Amino acid sequence: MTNIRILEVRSELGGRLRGASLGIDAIKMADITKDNTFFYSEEKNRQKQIVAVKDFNSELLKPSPHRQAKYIDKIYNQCKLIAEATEKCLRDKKFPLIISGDHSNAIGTIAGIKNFYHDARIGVIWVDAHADLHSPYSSPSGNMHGMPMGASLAFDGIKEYKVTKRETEFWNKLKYLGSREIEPKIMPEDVVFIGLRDTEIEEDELIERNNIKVIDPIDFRSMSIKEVAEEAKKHLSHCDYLYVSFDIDSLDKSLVPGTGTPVDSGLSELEAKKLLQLLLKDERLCCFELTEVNPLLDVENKTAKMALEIIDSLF
Ligand SMILES: [Mn+2]
Repeated sequence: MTNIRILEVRSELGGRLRGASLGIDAIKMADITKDNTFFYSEEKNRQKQIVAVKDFNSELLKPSPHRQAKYIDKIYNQCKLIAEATEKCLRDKKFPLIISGDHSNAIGTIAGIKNFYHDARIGVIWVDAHADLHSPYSSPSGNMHGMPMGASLAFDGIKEYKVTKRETEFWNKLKYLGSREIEPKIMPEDVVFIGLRDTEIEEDELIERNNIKVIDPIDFRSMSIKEVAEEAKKHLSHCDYLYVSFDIDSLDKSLVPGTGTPVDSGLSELEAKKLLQLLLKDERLCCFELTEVNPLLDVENKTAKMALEIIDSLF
């Protein structure tokens, strides 16, 4: 795949720990240190294809007044910009390869895809240790990187916490960002979770109640990678387009210390590469996102190097 445009999305407003905005630059440094062929390869003509999306990380200097959805007003503005950049990329007939700070940015990505293919069915393959199905009503922490799937599916979840009027207002705006009507961007049957292994009870209930497809590490070990990819694609056979959202924490904790919420029993490097290669072969694939690399938590840039290895094997 050469006709790609790399969208750099540095926002880390949704994370718990600081540093994910530096992920993209750490990956670039890993590339420079290695052979400098991924981002600036002449032959691949990529130097003209990198677009940085404006971010609002300076807002982090002030605490957010929104306890149940931290920085939700800024994240809404951020997601609008990401949606515009993603949509423009598709309009320009370029494949969007998004490298983002924290996973809340994916609300914007999905909104952008939906803006462009508004009448189509968008399938989402969420490769992640986490389900990210929280909402301001259910989140114990209020960190929005745990909410992008909740927002995209327009799930409010279990109403456990008291949410302010402003938080509700912005949450509703995010839920319907990219939709023409008051309707979810994606439907539960259009989602496959791969690598899921650290979920909360509220999320498990949503998965069960909505019958969402999950391929967890236990399934993973009893199937071949090829079967995992095939099962995911088969489950989404009714979808017109596919978006793969790859959280680096889907990999095993030992391989990726530089991420906000590492979890053990994750994918190996080889499993991740093979799986993504097979998923990316699907001609319906319209966008790929890599997220949650945090060099401030890393050991000698190990996680960024891993992320580079993976995207380099794909594009
Ligand atoms: Mn995630």
